[in-house]
Amino acid sequence: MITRRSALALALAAMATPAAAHHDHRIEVVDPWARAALAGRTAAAYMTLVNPTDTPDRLVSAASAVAQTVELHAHIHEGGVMRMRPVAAIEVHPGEPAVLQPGGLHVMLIGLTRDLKRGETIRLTLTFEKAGQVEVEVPVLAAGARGPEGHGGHGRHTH
Ligand SMILES: [Cu+2]
Repeated sequence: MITRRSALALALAAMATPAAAHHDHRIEVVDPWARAALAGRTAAAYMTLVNPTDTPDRLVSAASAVAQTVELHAHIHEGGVMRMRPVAAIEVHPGEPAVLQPGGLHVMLIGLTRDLKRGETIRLTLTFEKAGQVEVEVPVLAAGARGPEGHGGHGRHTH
């Protein structure tokens, strides 16, 4: 009985260990943000994904309690029109940050289960092929925001 209980404790301890246990694979999420939107509508989340390891990784899915469906999207030009299209994954190569921004790659939140209000923070779970699950706290900016405050609009410092 004691042995079985210790084994369970060990298993629980292992589960509590963050993604760092995955052979040092990890992804850093820089400047995440989303735009305010109403329940039932769609919203997008943007961020920069940095791979500090020497092994390529890819974002394969995302989930959030604030949306019925979460998809990875890209914008493509099609006959002079910008369209959104789901993509299977977003590659994150070492030394080449993946920039998710308006008009480009983004995490699409479809069917919001509640209003996303300016000033609040929503939680997003990103799943990477190698780094595993990464929890991200995403600040909600104004409906017309172009990027995180204090930055040049695309995650770059203006100074
Ligand atoms: Cu989209």
